[in-house]
Amino acid sequence: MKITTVGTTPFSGQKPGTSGLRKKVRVFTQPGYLENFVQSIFDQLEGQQGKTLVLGGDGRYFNDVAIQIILRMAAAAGFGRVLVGRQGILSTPAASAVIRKQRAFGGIILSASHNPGGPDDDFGIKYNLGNGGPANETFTDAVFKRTQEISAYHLVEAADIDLGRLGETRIGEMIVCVIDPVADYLELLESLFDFAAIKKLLARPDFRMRFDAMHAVNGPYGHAILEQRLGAPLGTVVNGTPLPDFGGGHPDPNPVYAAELVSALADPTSGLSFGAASDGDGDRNMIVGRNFIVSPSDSLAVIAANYKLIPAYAKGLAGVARSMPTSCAVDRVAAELGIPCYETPTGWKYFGTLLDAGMATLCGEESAGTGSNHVREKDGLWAILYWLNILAVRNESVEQIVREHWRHFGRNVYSRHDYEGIASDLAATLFAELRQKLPTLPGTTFDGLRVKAADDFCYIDPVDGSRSEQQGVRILLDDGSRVVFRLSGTGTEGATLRVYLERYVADPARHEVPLQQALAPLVAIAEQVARIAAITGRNVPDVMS
Ligand code: VG1
Ligand code: CO
Repeated sequence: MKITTVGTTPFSGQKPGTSGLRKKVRVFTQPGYLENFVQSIFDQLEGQQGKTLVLGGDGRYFNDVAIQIILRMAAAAGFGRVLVGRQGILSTPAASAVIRKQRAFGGIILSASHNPGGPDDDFGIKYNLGNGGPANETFTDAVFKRTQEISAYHLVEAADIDLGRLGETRIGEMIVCVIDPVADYLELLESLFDFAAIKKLLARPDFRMRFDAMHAVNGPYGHAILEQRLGAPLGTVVNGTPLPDFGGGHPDPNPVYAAELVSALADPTSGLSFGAASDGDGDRNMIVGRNFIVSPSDSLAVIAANYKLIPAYAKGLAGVARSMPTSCAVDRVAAELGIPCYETPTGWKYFGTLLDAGMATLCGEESAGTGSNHVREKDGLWAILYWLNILAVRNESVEQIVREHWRHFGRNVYSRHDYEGIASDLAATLFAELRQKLPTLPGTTFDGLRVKAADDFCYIDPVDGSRSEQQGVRILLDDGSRVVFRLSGTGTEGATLRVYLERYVADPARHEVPLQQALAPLVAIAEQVARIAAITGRNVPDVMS
C-alpha cells in the first residue's frame, strides 16, 4: 500500500470547544485545514492498526467531501476497516450505537449540530472513543497541541467511494463498508422501550403526532422508526429529507427555531396531540404537547420520575446527572428516589466517566439534550420514544403529566437567555469584571434577594479525578434561585453569552405565572451584576428558551 505524505504548516485556532471543532465552511475548506486536524487526531491514537473506525455526519454541506478525504487518511493511519453510513449519514447517537455494537476503535462524527449549514455557514468534526462517547479533555487538548506543531499529513490515493451503495470496497488494504445508518440504532432502541405499546398509541384515532426533523439528519431515522417500524401514519415526519443547508434554517429545536411545530400544536384544528423535533445531528430533542412546550430541564426530571414505566429502566436508576446550568428539577426527583445526582460542566463529554462507571443511568442538559447509558451521546429519538412510552402507559396528555409533576415536586421555573454574536473582547471584559466581583457578592441584597454564594464552577470528575475550571459563573440566592453566566463553546462568530435563570416555586397556585415575568427579578440581578447592556450594548437577548 503506497502512502503519500503531504507537507503542511499549522493553522491557528484548531482548538475543540464544547463539542469538537466548529468553524465556518470557508475556514474548513482551506487547503490542508481539515487534513491537519484529522491527522492531529490520528497522531494521538495508539493501537488503531487493523481496527475499525466509524465515520458519518449530519449531511450538512461539505460532509460528502470531508468523508472522502478522511477515508483516504484513515487508510494511511492503518485502520483495517471503516464503517461509513450510507450517503455519509449517521446521527450522533447512531454513530455512538454503532461504535459500541461493532466494538469499533473509535469514530469521527462530522457535524456542527444545531448550527446552520451551507457554504457560508458552519461545519464541525469530533472524535469519539471506543466507548462511543466524545473524547475527553485530555485527548482534545493533546489534539490541539498537535495541530500547532504538525508538519505533514498522510493519505492513500484512491478514487472517491460510492457512498450510495451498501457493501464493501477497498482503499489500499483498508476495507470501506457502507452501512445502513439506521439498523444497529433501531435494534438498540427496540431493546429499551415497549414498542408494542407505542405502536398501539400511534394507531389511536385520538392521538396524532408530528415529528419535525428540521431538514436534518433525523429525517431518515424518523421515517424508518416512527412511520415504518411503529406504524405512525405517513406524513407524521415533516421536513424529513436531510438538506446540506437544512433548508436555510437553524436546525435547533427550540421555541424560536421550531416555531412552526409549536404553532401547529397550538392550533386546535391541527388535531395534533404530541409534537417533537430534533437538531442537526439528531442528539437534541424538543417535546411539545397540545399548546404546551416542555422545558428540557423539566423533561429530564419527568423522564427520571417515570423510569418505572420503561422496560429498560424499570429495575431502577443507579443515579442521574445534569450539567451545572440545567435546572435542579431532576435533583428533586433523585432526592425522592434516594439516588445520587451529579452536577457536571456543560457538554456531553463529562457524562462519559459516570456512565462507564455505572454511576449514572440518565443524563441531561438544559439545551435539549437527554440520554442514558444505552449510548454515550445525548439522543433525540430516544427521548421522544421515552415520552411516547410514558404517554402510552399513562394515557394522559403531555401537559397533564408535567403539571402533575410540578404539583408533586414543585416547579423549577427556568429560562436561558442568549446574546449572540457579541464582540469577543467585550465578552472577555464582561467576564473579567464579573469574576473580579465574585468575592464581594455573598451577603449582598438585590431587591430583597440575598446572595448566598457566588463562584466560578470547578468540576472534579469523581471517577478519574480530572479537574475542569471556569465552567460558568454562578450566583446562588438565599431562596434557592440561581443566575448562571457562561460563554458558548460551540459558536463560530464572536462570542455568545448565555444567562441561565432559575427560581423554585413550590406552591401549585403560583405555577401559572408567565415564565419571563416570574424570572424578571433574576434578569434584573443579572444586569446589575454583569452589566450586560452597559458593556455589550444589548438590551434584550436574541433567543429565550
Ligand atoms: C451547547 C449547549 C450544550 C451542548 C452543546 C453541544 O454548548 O449549551 O449543553 O452540550 O451545545 O450540543 P455551548 O458551549 O454552546 O453552550 V450539540 O447538540 O450542538 O452537539
Ligand atoms: Co446536536
